[in-house]
Amino acid sequence: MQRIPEPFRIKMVEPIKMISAEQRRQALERAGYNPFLLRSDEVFIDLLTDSGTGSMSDKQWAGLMMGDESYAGSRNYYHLQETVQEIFNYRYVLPTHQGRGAEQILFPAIIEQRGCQNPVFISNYHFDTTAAHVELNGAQAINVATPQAYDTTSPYDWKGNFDLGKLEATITEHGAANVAAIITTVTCNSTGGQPVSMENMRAVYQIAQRHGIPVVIDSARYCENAWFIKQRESGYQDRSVAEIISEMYQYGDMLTMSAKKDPMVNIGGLCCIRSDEELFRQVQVRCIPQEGFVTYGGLAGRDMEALAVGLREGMDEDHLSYRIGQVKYLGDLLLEAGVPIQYPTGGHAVFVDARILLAHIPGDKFPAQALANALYLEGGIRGVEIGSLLLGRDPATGLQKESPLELLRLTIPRRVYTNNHMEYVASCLAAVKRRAESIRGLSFSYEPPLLRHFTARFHSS
Ligand code: PM9
Repeated sequence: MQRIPEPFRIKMVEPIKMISAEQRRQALERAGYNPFLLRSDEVFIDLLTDSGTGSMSDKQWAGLMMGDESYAGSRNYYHLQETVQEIFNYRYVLPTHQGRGAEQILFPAIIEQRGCQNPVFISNYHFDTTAAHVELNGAQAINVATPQAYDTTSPYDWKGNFDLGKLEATITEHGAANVAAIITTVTCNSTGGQPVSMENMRAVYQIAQRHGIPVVIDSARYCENAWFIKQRESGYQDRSVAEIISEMYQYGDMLTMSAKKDPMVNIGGLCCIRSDEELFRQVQVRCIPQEGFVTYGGLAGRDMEALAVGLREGMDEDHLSYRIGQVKYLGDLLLEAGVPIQYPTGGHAVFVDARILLAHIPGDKFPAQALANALYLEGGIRGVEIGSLLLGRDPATGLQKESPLELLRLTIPRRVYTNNHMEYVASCLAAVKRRAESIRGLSFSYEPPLLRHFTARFHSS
């Protein structure tokens, strides 16, 4: 079968440059062996994140020129509101500066409304900022992903799913009145950009309704999740991505969104509520001092316009086929080179299993961080650790939480790199694999109390 190439032409380019091996060594030492602390011009191919790093389209750039920068009632807000209402059928729409902005105004309002004594949030897997906002509000973040997610070597189509038995058991253990909300993360970033099936989303919502618990859909990658449902779930092949998204959002009461991912804006987020007007009022009250007035919420009018356009562009099926195809292309190259990865490959990234590749480094010496450093030294490529370092310590005991996975995430920005870049990345990782045994673990020189992977510093251990 003929492979369909990229569904776009490139109209503007940004030069990138490789610095020498000695300069990379010095840069990494200066960064405390934490790639987050590198300067971007010290990086050749930047696979740190797909967040805010995508290329906007000509239509999105045109949208920037249509910005209405009125403090209140910007027409771009109304365009954004209509777009959200059409796609998701959620009535109440607040723009936020990014995903965590939505988390910080929504979570305390939910806890307050539900009057939880010992609040917990249960998710397939909380992203780290999501868990941080749960914990900052005095609640506990509990993950109940399907056990198949933790075995990178056996294929399973729905490694983003909830373990429904565990979900029920966790509700019983804490009492439904203490469960502030269930958070369905689509796709599930921390288990490998893995999709949640429609069947699972539906079942989670039924359980939640039975217990009177609201469901928040963490929506950073709603289009990619819908694409996987279309490809893999029986009964959805002939449904459009738009129809699938519309059904997915029936299985939630609110959504938070980092719009920097699937909608391909450089900055932006959303906090939306399906129908609970009272909760919306509470969230609005928090939005004004923390994010900004309710019709801009931390965004310029022009940014809201680019977002309204991007929300639809992310759903384009030719785009999704190319996008997820490119991630799979890198995954397949790595598998051919014998590099262990979370399989099948996810939506936005390839996740290399550092626990297998660097089996000699224990979790508390951060094997995936060591692998990230080795890849940077090898080829100027920046990836990110998704493992013990990201997971952090238990706030109650201060002990390192036990991470079920030690992954190096190679995150592919949307519409930015070509398949030649992917081939280069695969060849560098194959070279790292050949000298895997010489790679050493890491210990902290500086450990921040929260969200430590962003600013921690290390030395070789
Ligand atoms: N995710 C990511 O790289 C960006 C921050 S870490 C480099 O994957 C989910 C599922 C996310 C997410 C961010 C957020 C927070 C919430 N949920 O970064 O605040 O993947 O827009 O979103 C990052 P913001």
